[in-house]
Amino acid sequence: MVNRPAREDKFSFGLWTVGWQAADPFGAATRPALDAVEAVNRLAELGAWGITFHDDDLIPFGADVVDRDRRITRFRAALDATGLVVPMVTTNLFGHPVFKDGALTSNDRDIRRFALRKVMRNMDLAAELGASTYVLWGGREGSETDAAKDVGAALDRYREGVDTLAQYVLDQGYGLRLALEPKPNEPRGDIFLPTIGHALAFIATLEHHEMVGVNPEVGHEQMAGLNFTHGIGQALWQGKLFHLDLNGQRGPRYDQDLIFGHGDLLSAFFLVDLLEHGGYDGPRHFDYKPLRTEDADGVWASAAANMRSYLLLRERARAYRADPEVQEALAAARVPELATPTLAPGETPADLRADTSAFEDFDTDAAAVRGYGFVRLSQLALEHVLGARS
Ligand SMILES: [Mn+2]
Repeated sequence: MVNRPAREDKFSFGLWTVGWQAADPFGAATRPALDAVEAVNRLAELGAWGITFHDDDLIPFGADVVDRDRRITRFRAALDATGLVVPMVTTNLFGHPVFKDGALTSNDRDIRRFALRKVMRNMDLAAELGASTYVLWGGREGSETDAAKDVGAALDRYREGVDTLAQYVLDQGYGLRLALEPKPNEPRGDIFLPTIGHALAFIATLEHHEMVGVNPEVGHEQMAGLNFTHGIGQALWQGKLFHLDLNGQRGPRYDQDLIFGHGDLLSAFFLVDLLEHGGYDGPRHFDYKPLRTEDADGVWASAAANMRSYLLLRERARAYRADPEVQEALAAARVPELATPTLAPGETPADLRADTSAFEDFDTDAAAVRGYGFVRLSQLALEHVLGARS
Protein backbone atom coordinates (compact mmCIF):
# COMPACT_ATOMS: atom_id res chain seq x y z
CA MET A 1 0.00 0.00 0.00
CA VAL A 2 2.86 2.38 0.79
CA ASN A 3 5.02 2.90 -2.30
CA ARG A 4 8.77 3.08 -2.28
CA PRO A 5 10.22 6.61 -2.26
CA ALA A 6 9.90 8.48 -5.55
CA ARG A 7 11.45 11.68 -6.86
CA GLU A 8 8.18 13.57 -6.50
CA ASP A 9 8.26 12.86 -2.74
CA LYS A 10 11.21 15.32 -2.60
CA PHE A 11 13.25 13.42 -0.02
CA SER A 12 16.69 14.88 0.54
CA PHE A 13 19.56 14.09 2.90
CA GLY A 14 22.54 15.99 4.23
CA LEU A 15 25.86 14.54 3.11
CA TRP A 16 26.89 14.87 6.78
CA THR A 17 24.05 12.55 7.90
CA VAL A 18 24.86 9.27 6.14
CA GLY A 19 28.50 10.40 6.18
CA TRP A 20 28.63 10.82 9.97
CA GLN A 21 31.51 8.73 11.28
CA ALA A 22 29.94 8.69 14.74
CA ALA A 23 32.66 10.36 16.77
CA ASP A 24 30.98 11.86 19.85
CA PRO A 25 32.32 13.84 22.84
CA PHE A 26 33.11 10.59 24.65
CA GLY A 27 34.41 8.31 21.92
CA ALA A 28 36.15 8.00 18.60
CA ALA A 29 34.59 7.34 15.19
CA THR A 30 33.02 3.90 14.76
CA ARG A 31 32.73 4.07 10.97
CA PRO A 32 35.10 4.91 8.11
CA ALA A 33 34.76 8.06 6.02
CA LEU A 34 32.12 7.93 3.29
CA ASP A 35 32.98 9.08 -0.21
CA ALA A 36 30.58 11.80 -1.44
CA VAL A 37 30.11 9.96 -4.73
CA GLU A 38 29.06 6.79 -2.92
CA ALA A 39 26.60 8.82 -0.86
CA VAL A 40 25.04 10.20 -4.05
CA ASN A 41 24.82 6.76 -5.65
CA ARG A 42 23.38 4.99 -2.62
CA LEU A 43 20.83 7.71 -1.85
CA ALA A 44 19.69 7.73 -5.48
CA GLU A 45 19.28 3.93 -5.38
CA LEU A 46 17.13 4.24 -2.26
CA GLY A 47 14.79 6.67 -4.01
CA ALA A 48 16.00 10.00 -2.61
CA TRP A 49 15.58 13.12 -4.74
CA GLY A 50 18.25 15.44 -3.37
CA ILE A 51 21.47 15.79 -1.42
CA THR A 52 22.65 18.78 0.59
CA PHE A 53 26.01 19.65 2.13
CA HIS A 54 28.14 22.01 4.17
CA ASP A 55 31.17 23.26 2.23
CA ASP A 56 33.50 21.25 4.47
CA ASP A 57 31.51 18.01 3.95
CA LEU A 58 32.46 18.04 0.28
CA ILE A 59 35.78 19.90 0.39
CA PRO A 60 37.99 19.60 3.47
CA PHE A 61 38.68 22.92 5.22
CA GLY A 62 41.80 24.47 3.74
CA ALA A 63 41.95 22.22 0.64
CA ASP A 64 43.90 23.78 -2.25
CA VAL A 65 42.14 24.93 -5.41
CA VAL A 66 43.16 21.88 -7.47
CA ASP A 67 41.84 19.44 -4.85
CA ARG A 68 38.68 21.53 -4.45
CA ASP A 69 37.95 21.54 -8.19
CA ARG A 70 38.62 17.80 -8.46
CA ARG A 71 36.15 17.02 -5.67
CA ILE A 72 33.46 19.27 -7.14
CA THR A 73 33.91 17.72 -10.60
CA ARG A 74 33.53 14.16 -9.24
CA PHE A 75 30.46 15.20 -7.22
CA ARG A 76 28.84 16.88 -10.22
CA ALA A 77 29.45 13.82 -12.38
CA ALA A 78 27.68 11.64 -9.80
CA LEU A 79 24.76 14.08 -9.66
CA ASP A 80 24.48 14.07 -13.44
CA ALA A 81 24.66 10.27 -13.61
CA THR A 82 21.96 9.71 -10.97
CA GLY A 83 19.70 12.73 -11.48
CA LEU A 84 20.02 13.66 -7.81
CA VAL A 85 19.60 17.41 -7.26
CA VAL A 86 21.13 19.85 -4.75
CA PRO A 87 18.15 21.80 -3.37
CA MET A 88 20.02 23.31 -0.41
CA VAL A 89 23.57 24.15 0.60
CA THR A 90 24.96 25.43 3.89
CA THR A 91 28.26 26.50 5.46
CA ASN A 92 30.27 24.93 8.25
CA LEU A 93 30.83 27.90 10.55
CA PHE A 94 31.31 25.75 13.65
CA GLY A 95 33.89 22.98 13.12
CA HIS A 96 37.22 24.78 12.84
CA PRO A 97 38.66 26.17 16.10
CA VAL A 98 38.69 29.64 14.54
CA PHE A 99 34.90 29.65 15.10
CA LYS A 100 35.06 28.75 18.80
CA ASP A 101 33.43 32.09 19.71
CA GLY A 102 31.10 32.07 16.73
CA ALA A 103 31.30 33.29 13.16
CA LEU A 104 28.91 36.12 12.26
CA THR A 105 28.78 37.12 15.95
CA SER A 106 32.35 36.38 17.04
CA ASN A 107 33.75 39.15 19.21
CA ASP A 108 36.75 39.10 16.81
CA ARG A 109 35.94 41.30 13.80
CA ASP A 110 38.51 39.59 11.54
CA ILE A 111 36.82 36.24 12.19
CA ARG A 112 33.43 37.76 11.29
CA ARG A 113 34.90 38.96 7.97
CA PHE A 114 36.48 35.54 7.32
CA ALA A 115 33.12 33.85 8.05
CA LEU A 116 31.27 36.07 5.57
CA ARG A 117 33.84 35.30 2.88
CA LYS A 118 33.55 31.56 3.61
CA VAL A 119 29.77 31.74 3.13
CA MET A 120 30.07 33.83 -0.05
CA ARG A 121 32.51 31.37 -1.61
CA ASN A 122 30.13 28.50 -0.93
CA MET A 123 27.13 30.51 -2.17
CA ASP A 124 28.93 30.71 -5.52
CA LEU A 125 29.07 26.90 -5.56
CA ALA A 126 25.45 26.59 -4.36
CA ALA A 127 24.28 28.78 -7.24
CA GLU A 128 26.41 26.80 -9.70
CA LEU A 129 24.77 23.57 -8.54
CA GLY A 130 21.27 25.04 -8.87
CA ALA A 131 20.36 25.19 -5.18
CA SER A 132 17.39 27.39 -4.25
CA THR A 133 17.87 27.55 -0.46
CA TYR A 134 20.93 28.55 1.54
CA VAL A 135 20.76 27.53 5.20
CA LEU A 136 22.50 29.38 8.01
CA TRP A 137 22.79 27.41 11.24
CA GLY A 138 24.59 29.51 13.82
CA GLY A 139 25.73 26.66 16.03
CA ARG A 140 28.59 28.64 17.58
CA GLU A 141 26.73 31.96 17.66
CA GLY A 142 26.21 32.23 21.40
CA SER A 143 28.01 31.89 24.71
CA GLU A 144 28.49 29.86 27.85
CA THR A 145 28.62 32.87 30.15
CA ASP A 146 26.55 36.04 29.99
CA ALA A 147 29.76 37.98 30.71
CA ALA A 148 31.05 37.07 27.24
CA LYS A 149 28.53 38.80 24.99
CA ASP A 150 26.80 42.10 24.48
CA VAL A 151 23.56 40.55 23.20
CA GLY A 152 22.38 43.71 21.43
CA ALA A 153 25.71 44.08 19.64
CA ALA A 154 25.67 40.38 18.74
CA LEU A 155 22.22 40.76 17.18
CA ASP A 156 23.39 43.89 15.34
CA ARG A 157 26.29 41.89 13.87
CA TYR A 158 24.00 38.90 13.13
CA ARG A 159 21.67 41.23 11.24
CA GLU A 160 24.58 42.91 9.45
CA GLY A 161 25.89 39.48 8.45
CA VAL A 162 22.60 38.18 7.08
CA ASP A 163 21.88 41.50 5.33
CA THR A 164 25.34 41.42 3.74
CA LEU A 165 24.83 37.86 2.49
CA ALA A 166 21.35 38.66 1.14
CA GLN A 167 22.81 41.68 -0.66
CA TYR A 168 25.57 39.47 -2.09
CA VAL A 169 22.92 37.05 -3.46
CA LEU A 170 21.08 39.99 -5.08
CA ASP A 171 24.26 41.54 -6.50
CA GLN A 172 25.31 38.20 -8.00
CA GLY A 173 21.82 37.50 -9.37
CA TYR A 174 21.66 34.14 -7.60
CA GLY A 175 18.27 32.45 -7.19
CA LEU A 176 18.88 31.71 -3.51
CA ARG A 177 16.68 32.32 -0.49
CA LEU A 178 18.25 32.24 2.97
CA ALA A 179 16.87 30.07 5.78
CA LEU A 180 17.94 30.52 9.41
CA GLU A 181 18.01 27.37 11.53
CA PRO A 182 17.14 27.89 15.21
CA LYS A 183 18.59 25.75 18.01
CA PRO A 184 18.51 26.48 21.74
CA ASN A 185 21.90 25.06 22.80
CA GLU A 186 24.64 22.58 21.80
CA PRO A 187 27.41 23.09 20.98
CA ARG A 188 27.23 26.48 22.76
CA GLY A 189 25.66 26.68 26.20
CA ASP A 190 23.16 29.17 24.77
CA ILE A 191 22.72 29.91 21.08
CA PHE A 192 21.32 33.16 19.64
CA LEU A 193 17.99 32.77 17.79
CA PRO A 194 17.18 29.71 19.93
CA THR A 195 13.68 28.97 18.61
CA ILE A 196 11.51 29.44 15.53
CA GLY A 197 9.83 32.36 17.26
CA HIS A 198 13.09 34.17 17.98
CA ALA A 199 14.19 33.66 14.37
CA LEU A 200 10.92 34.96 12.91
CA ALA A 201 11.09 38.07 15.08
CA PHE A 202 14.72 38.67 14.03
CA ILE A 203 13.91 38.20 10.33
CA ALA A 204 11.28 40.94 10.51
CA THR A 205 14.09 43.43 11.30
CA LEU A 206 16.19 42.55 8.22
CA GLU A 207 16.69 44.81 5.23
CA HIS A 208 15.90 41.96 2.81
CA HIS A 209 13.42 40.17 5.09
CA GLU A 210 11.45 38.85 2.12
CA MET A 211 14.47 36.72 1.10
CA VAL A 212 14.94 35.19 4.53
CA GLY A 213 12.91 32.42 6.16
CA VAL A 214 13.50 29.56 8.57
CA ASN A 215 14.79 25.99 8.44
CA PRO A 216 13.32 24.48 11.61
CA GLU A 217 14.53 21.10 12.89
CA VAL A 218 12.25 18.72 14.80
CA GLY A 219 14.77 17.95 17.54
CA HIS A 220 15.89 21.53 18.03
CA GLU A 221 12.45 22.77 19.04
CA GLN A 222 11.76 19.65 21.11
CA MET A 223 15.06 20.16 22.98
CA ALA A 224 13.49 23.42 24.15
CA GLY A 225 10.32 21.62 25.17
CA LEU A 226 8.35 23.28 22.37
CA ASN A 227 5.65 21.92 20.07
CA PHE A 228 7.33 21.51 16.66
CA THR A 229 4.04 21.22 14.78
CA HIS A 230 2.87 24.54 16.21
CA GLY A 231 6.20 26.14 15.26
CA ILE A 232 5.87 24.84 11.70
CA GLY A 233 2.27 26.03 11.66
CA GLN A 234 3.37 29.56 12.50
CA ALA A 235 6.27 29.53 10.01
CA LEU A 236 3.82 28.44 7.28
CA TRP A 237 1.31 31.08 8.38
CA GLN A 238 3.98 33.75 8.01
CA GLY A 239 5.14 32.42 4.62
CA LYS A 240 8.56 31.67 6.12
CA LEU A 241 8.85 27.89 5.92
CA PHE A 242 11.60 27.82 3.28
CA HIS A 243 12.99 24.39 4.25
CA LEU A 244 12.93 22.00 7.21
CA ASP A 245 15.00 19.32 8.93
CA LEU A 246 13.16 16.13 9.80
CA ASN A 247 14.46 13.85 12.54
CA GLY A 248 13.49 12.42 15.93
CA GLN A 249 14.12 13.56 19.50
CA ARG A 250 12.99 12.26 22.85
CA GLY A 251 12.34 15.32 24.93
CA PRO A 252 14.66 17.95 26.39
CA ARG A 253 18.13 16.41 26.40
CA TYR A 254 21.16 16.45 24.07
CA ASP A 255 20.50 16.69 20.32
CA GLN A 256 19.72 13.09 19.39
CA ASP A 257 19.13 13.41 15.63
CA LEU A 258 17.17 10.15 15.62
CA ILE A 259 15.48 8.73 12.54
CA PHE A 260 12.26 10.58 11.68
CA GLY A 261 9.41 8.97 13.65
CA HIS A 262 11.75 7.37 16.19
CA GLY A 263 11.14 10.16 18.69
CA ASP A 264 7.71 11.62 19.44
CA LEU A 265 5.60 9.57 17.01
CA LEU A 266 2.29 11.38 17.50
CA SER A 267 4.01 14.71 16.95
CA ALA A 268 5.57 13.29 13.76
CA PHE A 269 2.11 12.19 12.61
CA PHE A 270 0.56 15.63 13.12
CA LEU A 271 3.62 17.24 11.50
CA VAL A 272 3.24 15.12 8.36
CA ASP A 273 -0.50 15.83 8.38
CA LEU A 274 0.26 19.57 8.50
CA LEU A 275 2.95 19.45 5.80
CA GLU A 276 0.76 17.39 3.48
CA HIS A 277 -2.43 19.38 4.04
CA GLY A 278 -1.01 22.79 4.96
CA GLY A 279 0.46 23.88 1.64
CA TYR A 280 4.18 23.07 2.07
CA ASP A 281 5.70 21.83 -1.20
CA GLY A 282 9.41 22.15 -0.39
CA PRO A 283 11.98 19.43 0.29
CA ARG A 284 11.39 16.76 2.93
CA HIS A 285 14.94 16.98 4.20
CA PHE A 286 16.37 14.56 6.75
CA ASP A 287 18.98 15.85 9.17
CA TYR A 288 19.63 12.86 11.41
CA LYS A 289 22.52 10.73 12.57
CA PRO A 290 22.67 6.97 12.00
CA LEU A 291 23.14 5.45 15.46
CA ARG A 292 26.77 5.14 16.52
CA THR A 293 26.21 1.39 16.97
CA GLU A 294 25.57 0.82 13.25
CA ASP A 295 27.90 -0.37 10.50
CA ALA A 296 27.65 0.70 6.84
CA ASP A 297 24.62 -1.52 6.21
CA GLY A 298 22.93 0.07 9.21
CA VAL A 299 23.63 3.51 7.78
CA TRP A 300 21.76 2.74 4.56
CA ALA A 301 18.98 0.98 6.48
CA SER A 302 18.60 4.15 8.55
CA ALA A 303 18.42 6.36 5.45
CA ALA A 304 15.69 4.12 4.02
CA ALA A 305 13.90 4.13 7.40
CA ASN A 306 13.55 7.93 7.39
CA MET A 307 11.76 7.90 4.04
CA ARG A 308 9.67 4.85 4.95
CA SER A 309 8.59 6.51 8.22
CA TYR A 310 7.51 9.61 6.33
CA LEU A 311 5.59 7.65 3.70
CA LEU A 312 3.84 5.52 6.32
CA LEU A 313 2.83 8.60 8.29
CA ARG A 314 1.64 10.29 5.09
CA GLU A 315 -0.50 7.29 4.29
CA ARG A 316 -1.88 7.31 7.87
CA ALA A 317 -2.55 11.06 7.69
CA ARG A 318 -4.48 10.62 4.44
CA ALA A 319 -6.54 7.81 5.96
CA TYR A 320 -7.24 9.98 9.01
CA ARG A 321 -8.42 12.91 6.87
CA ALA A 322 -10.57 10.63 4.68
CA ASP A 323 -12.28 8.79 7.55
CA PRO A 324 -15.96 9.93 7.74
CA GLU A 325 -15.91 9.44 11.52
CA VAL A 326 -12.90 11.76 11.81
CA GLN A 327 -14.65 14.36 9.67
CA GLU A 328 -17.72 14.09 11.86
CA ALA A 329 -15.59 14.31 15.01
CA LEU A 330 -13.75 17.38 13.66
CA ALA A 331 -17.08 19.07 13.00
CA ALA A 332 -18.42 18.07 16.44
CA ALA A 333 -15.26 19.53 18.02
CA ARG A 334 -15.87 22.65 15.93
CA VAL A 335 -12.33 22.61 14.58
CA PRO A 336 -13.51 24.11 11.23
CA GLU A 337 -15.33 26.91 13.13
CA LEU A 338 -11.97 28.44 14.08
CA ALA A 339 -11.62 29.50 10.44
CA THR A 340 -14.68 31.75 10.78
CA PRO A 341 -13.70 35.38 11.59
CA THR A 342 -14.74 36.46 15.07
CA LEU A 343 -16.30 39.69 13.82
CA ALA A 344 -19.02 39.65 11.14
CA PRO A 345 -18.20 41.16 7.72
CA GLY A 346 -18.07 44.93 8.14
CA GLU A 347 -18.62 44.76 11.89
CA THR A 348 -16.71 47.44 13.80
CA PRO A 349 -15.41 47.39 17.38
CA ALA A 350 -18.26 49.75 18.21
CA ASP A 351 -20.79 47.33 16.68
CA LEU A 352 -19.37 44.55 18.84
CA ARG A 353 -19.44 46.84 21.86
CA ALA A 354 -23.16 47.41 21.21
CA ASP A 355 -23.99 43.72 20.60
CA THR A 356 -25.74 42.61 23.79
CA SER A 357 -25.95 39.01 22.51
CA ALA A 358 -22.15 38.86 22.69
CA PHE A 359 -21.95 39.80 26.33
CA GLU A 360 -24.93 40.92 28.41
CA ASP A 361 -27.22 38.17 27.08
CA PHE A 362 -24.50 35.58 26.42
CA ASP A 363 -25.15 32.41 28.42
CA THR A 364 -21.67 31.77 29.78
CA ASP A 365 -22.85 28.86 31.95
CA ALA A 366 -24.28 26.99 28.94
CA ALA A 367 -21.18 27.69 26.86
CA ALA A 368 -18.86 26.68 29.70
CA VAL A 369 -20.53 23.35 30.33
CA ARG A 370 -20.31 22.13 26.73
CA GLY A 371 -17.55 19.58 26.01
CA TYR A 372 -15.32 19.88 22.98
CA GLY A 373 -14.72 16.21 22.17
CA PHE A 374 -10.95 16.54 21.70
CA VAL A 375 -10.32 13.23 23.46
CA ARG A 376 -12.34 11.40 20.83
CA LEU A 377 -10.45 13.14 18.03
CA SER A 378 -7.12 12.44 19.62
CA GLN A 379 -7.97 8.76 20.05
CA LEU A 380 -9.10 8.53 16.42
CA ALA A 381 -5.71 9.93 15.40
CA LEU A 382 -3.91 7.43 17.62
CA GLU A 383 -5.91 4.56 16.16
CA HIS A 384 -5.03 5.66 12.64
CA VAL A 385 -1.35 5.92 13.58
CA LEU A 386 -1.49 2.38 15.00
CA GLY A 387 -3.24 1.05 11.89
CA ALA A 388 -6.33 0.08 13.89
CA ARG A 389 -8.52 1.94 11.40
CA SER A 390 -8.04 1.81 7.61
MN1 LIG B 1 19.97 18.11 15.33
